[in-house]
Amino acid sequence: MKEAQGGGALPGTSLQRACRLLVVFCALHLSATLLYYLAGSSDLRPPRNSEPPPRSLGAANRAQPGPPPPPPRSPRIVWVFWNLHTHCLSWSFPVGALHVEFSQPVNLEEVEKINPEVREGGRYAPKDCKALQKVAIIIPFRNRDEHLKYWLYYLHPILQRQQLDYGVYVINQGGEETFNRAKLLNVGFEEALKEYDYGCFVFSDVDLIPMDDRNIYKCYSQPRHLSVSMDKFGFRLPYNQYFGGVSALNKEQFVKINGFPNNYWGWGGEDDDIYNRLFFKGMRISRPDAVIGKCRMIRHSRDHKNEPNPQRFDRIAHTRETMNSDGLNTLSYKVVKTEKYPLYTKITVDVGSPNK
Ligand code: UDH
Ligand code: NGS
Repeated sequence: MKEAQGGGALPGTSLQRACRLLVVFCALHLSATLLYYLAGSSDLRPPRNSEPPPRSLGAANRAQPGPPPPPPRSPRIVWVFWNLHTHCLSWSFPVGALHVEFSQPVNLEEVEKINPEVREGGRYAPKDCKALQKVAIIIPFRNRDEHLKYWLYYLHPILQRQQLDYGVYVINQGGEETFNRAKLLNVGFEEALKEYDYGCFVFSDVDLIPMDDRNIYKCYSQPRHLSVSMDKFGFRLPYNQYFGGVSALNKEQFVKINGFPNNYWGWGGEDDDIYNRLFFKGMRISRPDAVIGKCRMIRHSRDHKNEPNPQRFDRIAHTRETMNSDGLNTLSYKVVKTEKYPLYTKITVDVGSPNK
């Protein structure tokens, strides 16, 4: 023993020093990872003040108050440490870039088999840890069954890896009237909340598939735009205020803007109106970078009864005046049918028709 500490002491001491160094390095590494995680997951970066004003609105926007200050860091750090042992850690899952293509048809029974933990109605929650968020995925829908199969095939495995407590709601517009995407999304918000205590709502077109599973389908401290780098736009935003495709708002953000507009019938403009609403309520858009935000759109032709809406330019020019009197507080619809399928819940609704 004595010898080991004397003549033979040197190698032993260096080993101990090396071990100590290693422990310190690991501790530093863990702290850095944690800080990185906090910054990424809660989007603590302050929203960019340089965010452009809404489209079709000029000088009026410049007088808007600045964005709300970012939430304080330290309580959140304490909270995360406190919950670390029970809560799911979203850094543990990613595969990263994913191969997405639409050449082979999808068989839904096969998709069910490879997702045995998805419960009826398209519900899932991780078994071994507490999901950080309860997320309702809302899909506006009519006659796009082939697209829906691809969506279910690709998204269920991703959403499970992201360890979300989620449910998939396909809001199907019944009847033959002109399509109304934003109103269907409002219906999805109301109907999902009747079923479960969701805190986050991801609104996704049925034909958009993420190409990177680090693009987490959850909510952030500012409204999130997820489909920022679409193949059809050459993997970039078509314009800075673009908020179409896939977006995520928590309950508070959604209620603050009185939900989405109900009176955009036909194609176009409703997503710009939503952007305007967020802007006028002092919120700014959070986005993943152009690599993580890559996604593919399933190519298709224009749908019957979803022709470009000629009123859209006029409507988006008046969001500020109309947003408080058109939205969640004026939403009316009738549920025609609710169907629980193994991979999703389909709610068929009568949303009425323009000017009624
Ligand atoms: N949607 C339906 N059924 C419809 C119309 C729309 O399910 O009949 C839903 C679906 O989720 C779709 C979303 O509404 O992804 C948005 O509608 P869209 O796909 O028509 O809008 P997008 O801007 O395409 O993606 C417009 C048609 C462009 C045709 C270009 C032909 N080259
Ligand atoms: C804008 C539309 C948006 C639409 C976006 C992308 O011009 O609703 O193009 O369209 N706004 C107006 O028409 C006012 S896309 O290329 O995906 O068909 O989302």
